[in-house]
Amino acid sequence: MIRACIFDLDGVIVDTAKYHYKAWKRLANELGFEFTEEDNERLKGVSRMTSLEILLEIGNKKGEYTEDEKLKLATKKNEWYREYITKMEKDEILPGVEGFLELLRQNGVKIAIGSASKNAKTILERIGLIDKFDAIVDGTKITKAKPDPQVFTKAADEMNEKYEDCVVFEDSQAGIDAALAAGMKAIAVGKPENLKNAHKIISGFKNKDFELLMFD
Ligand code: B16
Ligand code: MG
Repeated sequence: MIRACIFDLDGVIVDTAKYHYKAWKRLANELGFEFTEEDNERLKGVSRMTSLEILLEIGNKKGEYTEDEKLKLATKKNEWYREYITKMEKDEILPGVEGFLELLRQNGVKIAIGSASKNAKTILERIGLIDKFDAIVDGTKITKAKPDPQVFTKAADEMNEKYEDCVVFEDSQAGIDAALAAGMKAIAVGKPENLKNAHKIISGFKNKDFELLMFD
């Protein structure tokens, strides 16, 4: 029986991918190359430093920077990204999310955040959801990035729930793979062509009822 739900943040609770995209694009342009929205798909669910490696690969600039320089580039991107997220408002919560969280609460299902982002708490504070979760596991608490299951197993451990009793909601393939590796149920949020192997797939939380947590 499902006793807890673990939510990814970027792309599931809020659409911060557009802000990540603007900040990475600005960095790419400054380094002298283009970066498209399609390229940005490859960065979803991936850690900040791995995202930078992928970006440099796209610009054919892999191997041109020292570790120290790469850290400076990632920091610069993060400062631009934070300019956007520190202005976020409650109305940026994706449709249906708040109602669904409330439904889970009413039915005694625990809820957690399992995000790769080191900015997760800033975002949750801005959108007024910081006090709604039984556990928040973000990029500051983990040592292994998705598709490693650590972010989700830690969230389940903090809630004292068994992995097989948890469902993960994810918009990235790395995140779905991480949920499956943890022995949890995975519900993909997004388009079927981008997301494989999940137990279920939804386009969003609008009008979703408790039935969603029933698996054969
Ligand atoms: P930050 P999630 C992930 O968040 C994003 O999907 C990914 O694009 C980003 O690079 C990563 O967080 C790290 O974010 O630079 O803020 O630490 O989808 O796991 O909630
Ligand atoms: Mg995500």
